[in-house]
Amino acid sequence: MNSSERDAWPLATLGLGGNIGDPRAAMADALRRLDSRDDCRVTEVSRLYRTPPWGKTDQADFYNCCAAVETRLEPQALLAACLDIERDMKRVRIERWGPRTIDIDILTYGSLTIEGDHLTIPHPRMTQRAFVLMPLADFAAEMIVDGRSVADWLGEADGAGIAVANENRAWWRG
Ligand code: A4P
Ligand code: MG
Repeated sequence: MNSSERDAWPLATLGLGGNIGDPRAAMADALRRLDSRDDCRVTEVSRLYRTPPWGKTDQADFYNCCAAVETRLEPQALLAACLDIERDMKRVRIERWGPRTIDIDILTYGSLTIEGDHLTIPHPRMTQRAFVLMPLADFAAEMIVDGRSVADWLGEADGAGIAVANENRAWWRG
């Protein structure tokens, strides 16, 4: 493959989160696994955030981050790769260290809109969730999602209680 073909890979954004076990280590592991694939390159990772639980509120705080991935996987194949990583990490960790969960959502894929049974892009709840928008704005504040910029959506979202847990955007390497 020559360099111009590599440069043409579409850019997807991902949202990662977890609140059981060591979510920071789980998210770092997931990002390194994606980056190690021939067909994916992690090009941006947000700061690491600690976020109050959204939705079901009687549970532990979450850790969340977002990432940008250049990939030659089609959207369905990228989802399958993310779900494989989730399953693999849960399986390994349940055997060795007890329960630990990680959730990986595809937020955007280029400027594609997809409404399928198993994949909806842009992620349907992302424009309401400060725990997604705040990390995403670290590297994609001007990206347009559902007609408005990430920064615009973030301005309307309730970010109360969200804190930066690690300022260093290289927190996942290592
Ligand atoms: N699926 C469809 N579209 C997508 C997409 N764009 N990306 C399908 C990923 N998956 C997508 O996923 C179930 C199925 O959704 C997948 O197998 C795939 O076929 P899921 O993650 O179990 O559930 P969900 O429907 O994607 O829900 P979502 O929006 O991820 O929310 P959850 O998992 O219900 O909420 N609070 C804080 N502060 N931080 C968090 O990270 N997370 C949750 C989890 C709740 N509260 C939180 C956080
Ligand atoms: Mg999900």
